[in-house]
Amino acid sequence: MGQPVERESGETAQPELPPGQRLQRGWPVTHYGPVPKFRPERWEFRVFGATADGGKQCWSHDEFTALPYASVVADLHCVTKFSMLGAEWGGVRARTILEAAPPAPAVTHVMVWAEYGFSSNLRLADFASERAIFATHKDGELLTAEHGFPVRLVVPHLYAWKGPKWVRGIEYMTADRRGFWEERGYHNVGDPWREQRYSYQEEPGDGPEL
Ligand SMILES: Nc1nc2c(c(=O)[nH]1)N[C@H]1C(S)=C(S)[C@@H](COP(=O)(O)O)O[C@H]1N2
Ligand SMILES: [Mo]
Repeated sequence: MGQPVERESGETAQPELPPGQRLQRGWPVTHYGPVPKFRPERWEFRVFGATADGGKQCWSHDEFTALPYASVVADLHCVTKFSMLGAEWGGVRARTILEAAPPAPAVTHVMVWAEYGFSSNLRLADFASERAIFATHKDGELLTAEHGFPVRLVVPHLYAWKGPKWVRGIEYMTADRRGFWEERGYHNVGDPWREQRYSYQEEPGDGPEL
C-alpha cells in the first residue's frame, strides 16, 4: 500500500492518499472548543514529567522561537476524511526538544499538552520521528490563530488530531495514558495508512484499557 517514501531531502513523495481519505482544497479549520488568545508574556513551553534530570524545562516564547529552525514537507490527514497535501511546515523539530530536555530512560510515551487542557498521547518512537515538528509556520508564513499560532505539532505519519494546535508543553510518561480524543473514541495509535480511526479497532498492545 502506498506508504510515504522518504527521500534524502526529508521530503515525501505521496503516491496516493491513505485509505478512505479525500483531497481537500484549501485548508479547513477543525478543532474542539474556542480559539485561545495568545498572550506572549504568559506563554511558556514546558517539558515536565519523567525528565532525565528530574527537573522541568521552560521556554518563554522568545526562547522557544530561538531554538534551531527546521522545515518538513508533509500532509495532514484528518480522521473525518479530508487530507491536505504537501504543506511546508517550519518550526522546531520534536527531536530538538528531546535533545534539549531529554526524557529519562524509562520513558515510553509523551503527552502533548495544549491550551484549555487539550492533549494527545504519542508513543515516544512516534514523537521522536525525524519528521515530527512543532510548527510555527506553514508555507513560509506564521500560523494563523485558528491553525494553532504560536505553536502546533505536526506528526506526518499519524492522523492530525495527534498534532495539537496551541501547544504549551509536553509530559514524559513511563506508561501510556489516553489524551483528549483517545479517551473519546479515537484510536490510541492513529496510523492513517492502517486506517486506525476508532478505539474499537484497537488490538491488544495498541493502548491502555478503556
Ligand atoms: N488544541 C487542539 N488541537 C487540535 C484539535 C483540537 O480539537 N484542539 N483538533 C485536531 C484535529 S482533529 C485536526 S484535523 C487538526 C486540524 O488542524 P487545522 O484546523 O489547522 O486544519 O488539528 C488538530 N489539533
Ligand atoms: Mo481531525
